[in-house]
Amino acid sequence: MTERNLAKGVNLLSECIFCRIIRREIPAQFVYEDEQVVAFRDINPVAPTHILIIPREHIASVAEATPEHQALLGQILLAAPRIAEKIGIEKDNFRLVINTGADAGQTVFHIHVHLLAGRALAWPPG
Ligand code: DGP
Repeated sequence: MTERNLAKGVNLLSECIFCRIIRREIPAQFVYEDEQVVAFRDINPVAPTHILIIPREHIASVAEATPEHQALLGQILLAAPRIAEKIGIEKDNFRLVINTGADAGQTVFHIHVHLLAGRALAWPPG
C-alpha cells in the first residue's frame, strides 16, 4: 500500500479527523450546519477568515466522488456565500480552494472546501 493510499485507509477506519469533528469528538469553532454540510474555522488559518466547508458524509476527495454526490457537492459550494454573509464578511469577495491529492496539498482525506477571505489573495497559488 502506498503512503497516499495508507493515509486514505486510516481515514476510512473512523479515524478521519473531520468525521470526528462532526461527531463532536474533537472541538471546533462551527460557523454553519445543515443536514448535509457543516463549516468550521481552520485550526491553522492562512487568511483572516479561513473556514472549512465539508459534507457530513465521508468522501475522501473530489477524485473519489461519484455522480451520486453531484447534488451534495453543489450544496457545499452554495453554502459558501451563505456562510460568508452569516459571519459578516463580504458574500461576494472570497476564494474557494479544494486541494485534491497529496501533491496538491491535501492533508485531510475528507472532502473540504477552504473559504479564504479578509486579505488580498495572490494568484497563482504556490
Ligand atoms: P488540506 O491541506 O487542503 O487537506 O487542508 C486541511 C486543513 O485542515 C488544514 O488547513 C488544517 C485543517 N485542520 C487539520 N486538522 C484540523 C483540526 O483538528 N481542526 C480544525 N479546525 N482544522 C484542522
